[in-house]
Amino acid sequence: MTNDLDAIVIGAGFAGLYQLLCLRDRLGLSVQVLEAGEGVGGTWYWNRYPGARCDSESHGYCYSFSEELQQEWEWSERYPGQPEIMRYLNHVADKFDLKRSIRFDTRVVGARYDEASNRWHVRTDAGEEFNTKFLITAVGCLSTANVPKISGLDDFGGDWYHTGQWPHEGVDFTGKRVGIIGTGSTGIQAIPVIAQTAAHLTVFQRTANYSVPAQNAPLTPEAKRYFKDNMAELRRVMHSNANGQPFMVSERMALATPAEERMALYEAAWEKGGLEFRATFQDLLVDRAANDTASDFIRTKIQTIVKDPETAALLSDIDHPYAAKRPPIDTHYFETYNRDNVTLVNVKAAPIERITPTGIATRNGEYPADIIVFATGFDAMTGPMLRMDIRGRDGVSLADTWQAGPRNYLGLQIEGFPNLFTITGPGSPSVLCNMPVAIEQHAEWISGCIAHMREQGLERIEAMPDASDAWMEQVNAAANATLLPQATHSWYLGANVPGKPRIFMPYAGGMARYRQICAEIVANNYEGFALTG
Ligand code: N01
Repeated sequence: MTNDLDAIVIGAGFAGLYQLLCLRDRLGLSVQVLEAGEGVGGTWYWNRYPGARCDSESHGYCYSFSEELQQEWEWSERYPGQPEIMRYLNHVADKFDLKRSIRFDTRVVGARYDEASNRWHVRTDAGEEFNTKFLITAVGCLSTANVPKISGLDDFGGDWYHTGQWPHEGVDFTGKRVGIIGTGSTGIQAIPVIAQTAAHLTVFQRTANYSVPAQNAPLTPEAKRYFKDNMAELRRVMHSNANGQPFMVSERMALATPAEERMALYEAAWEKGGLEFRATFQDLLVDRAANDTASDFIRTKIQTIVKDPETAALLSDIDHPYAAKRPPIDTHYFETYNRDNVTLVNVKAAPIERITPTGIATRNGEYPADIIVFATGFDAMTGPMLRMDIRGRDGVSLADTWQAGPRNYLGLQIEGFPNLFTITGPGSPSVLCNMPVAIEQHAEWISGCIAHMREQGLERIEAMPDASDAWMEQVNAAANATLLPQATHSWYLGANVPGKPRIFMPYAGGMARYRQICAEIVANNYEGFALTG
């Protein structure tokens, strides 16, 4: 293997694998993928917590670039579980012979751009150095675990785990008193599963959350056949809508729909389950009054399911519009609070003060625990980029460049960092879209751009300042046209990490619109980018 390459891709998840295939097999470039884990999978390699499952449906949560792959792979359930996604990604990597270009167990710690040679010098944790013309980060949006700094953790006498760094051998909760902090999508998936074996599970809830039943089930032979036979149409739908999912958002307006009919539609969407609930009406994410109709429906459901009135009140006391934070879906989440071995603790009223050697202490007292699970999320989107020491022209660091928050052009390129591309970074639809759809568009755009440069004899591409400013205005305007910024403590805004700048990070204008903008920019000869020979 040579350390002198055309392209280095950081990360071997969905994004890194496909980017490798595009650049190595379609363009014939010399490419090396550097991956911190010991296998492919990215997010799914690390997130092995109990109940880990994708919230997008399996027939949409996969690559669409190969008809053969789509026809031969068979998902077993409506939503793929973490082990099945790992099997899928390993199958893809083996089928396309990708692993020979991936260096596992290799964490990139820094990258420096050298203007004179127009090369990136990439350093690994083992002290090895690679150099490359193009550097592509495929580091994921949710790969930097956020373990809150709570005093006393070092002296905790039991074991503790973050869900995003889960041990490969699993954790046995049998007979243990478990404390779990966090009720985001991850906590909501893990809580019902942990409760099944733990002696007692104490859930520490700071912000109550909406959740809709996933209604997961094994796929019937008819469903499997249907998805295979209709793959082209499903792909067309996923590529033509805002969220990259294999369903369209209804054109009905919540407030224009008579109350009785509206309730019937919500009831049907609840029974059907999944993220499609938020597609019941067109105006749910843009009109607070419309959103209230969905929020009230879910609150009433929670109060009906949860038998203890005090617990039901705590779970349904939700302070943000439905889906303004990433909406979780679940399997028996609210029902779990009816178990005798589960207790809900309100840490908004009485915050966690410290971890003791034997448990978790809030202002109201101590809760004993043998195991603590942190389902406390991630330093999202910028965290995975900033934990590497990336330096562009004149040695300027990305950390300094993004001190006031991420700034880039199309979420693809950063001024001052030539030939560096970021897959599904801030400023792109990424986490607001079904990820494989967002990833495929980015990987194809980047390889199209590199192919263009090679054809034209161009050596360097860099985002221009005016284009970056204009794009950031578009990102802000798109967010402000929705209710999303109203969830003021969401990770979309960076608000979950103390000291992080509060900027709405993903592009909320929709995947279809974004795809069109990217295509128009190419058609206009890469408008907004400086391309030089
Ligand atoms: O993380 P989160 P997550 N004391 O940040 C709480 C994706 N995902 O891992 O809201 C007490 O959403 C925090 O409370 P608050 C999905 O995109 C995808 O659950 O800040 N509590 C919150 O309850 C998702 O959005 C799938 O008040 C503290 C929780 O921890 C993203 O991952 C499946 C605390 C963190 O929630 C992240 O979800 C699962 C503290 N000091 C997840 N610090 C798929 O389907 C934090 N919290 C693909």
